[in-house]
Amino acid sequence: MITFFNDSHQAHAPEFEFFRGERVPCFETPARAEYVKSSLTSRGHVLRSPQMDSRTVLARVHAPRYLAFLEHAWRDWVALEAGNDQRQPFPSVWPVRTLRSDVEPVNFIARLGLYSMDNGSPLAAGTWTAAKAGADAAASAAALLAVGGRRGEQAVFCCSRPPGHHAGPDFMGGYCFLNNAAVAAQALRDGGAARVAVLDVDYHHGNGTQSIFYDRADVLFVSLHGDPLTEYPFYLGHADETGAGEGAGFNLNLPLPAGCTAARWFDALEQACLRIAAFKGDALVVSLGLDTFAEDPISKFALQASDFSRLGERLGRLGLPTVFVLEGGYAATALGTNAVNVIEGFEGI
Ligand code: OKP
Ligand code: ZN
Repeated sequence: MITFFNDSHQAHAPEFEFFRGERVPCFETPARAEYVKSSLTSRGHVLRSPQMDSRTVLARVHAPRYLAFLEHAWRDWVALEAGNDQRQPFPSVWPVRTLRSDVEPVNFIARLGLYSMDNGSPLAAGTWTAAKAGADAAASAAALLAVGGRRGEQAVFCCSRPPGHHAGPDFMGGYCFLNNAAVAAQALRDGGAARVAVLDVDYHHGNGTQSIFYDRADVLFVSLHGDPLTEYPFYLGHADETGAGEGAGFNLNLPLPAGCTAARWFDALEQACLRIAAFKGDALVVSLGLDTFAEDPISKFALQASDFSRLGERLGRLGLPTVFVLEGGYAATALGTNAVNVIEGFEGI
């Protein structure tokens, strides 16, 4: 399968995140993508650099003021005080209910809070560069697919980081800055696909993707994930979120209890696939989180390496032109094998 990979992912390498009140090494590391790259290469898959500029499509899924903030966030942080280039900024205040989010403050940390859903999205010098390359990959992948009467690929994989599915219209969250899955879906729409399905199989609910498309009937969002009553992102991902306005009926959440068996997970996958088949879309975008792996250090599902082959096979049977975008997965040394298993399962190898 053609894979988009860009070395500039390495420019996003923050040192710390917060966990139980302490600074701990980041779980979302450059090594993750490098493990996937080496497994893909050793299995003979072709790696390409993204060639398209995603700026136009980015402006269709994210708010201009958020994009402007993110692009210049590190520069603004460093300009604030000598030594900041050696420090990581974290938000400490957020505009929750009753507070105003329409006025952008001048204070940097206040702006960072305005554009964040948590303190779990560490910024680094190259965050924009890396995230933008991921969005470019998503747009480039969409352009290669056989949709809208065009000849092209049946599937393309974007081996990108940081992930994207928690990033909403105007905020970062959960290691995510630009929503690559949303970029792929919107680019497919703009490229001639009348209807696009997004399937999110990451352990964590893709709140950002859901929100971006919640009131739209042209993009179906389906997600299986840890129940937000106990699992991140906590405040979205319940079964009663079914879409709004024209989008009513075009959002399907399948929350599962933390600790559930792989068998239960595959039952939910079957439900997801039946909904996607009934939607009769022209293309599929898969938010491919691999943190459903039994050994994942921050998640609580029980998939084994061979289960990722089964996942790929089931997705292949949908028969849709498909863009895969890498999301989570923190058992880094197993990430390559698990990603390749999905891809080769899909291709029937
Ligand atoms: C991103 B993706 C653990 C904190 C957990 C939130 C998890 C973000 C997951 N120290 N932070 O969906 O894999
Ligand atoms: Zn995740």
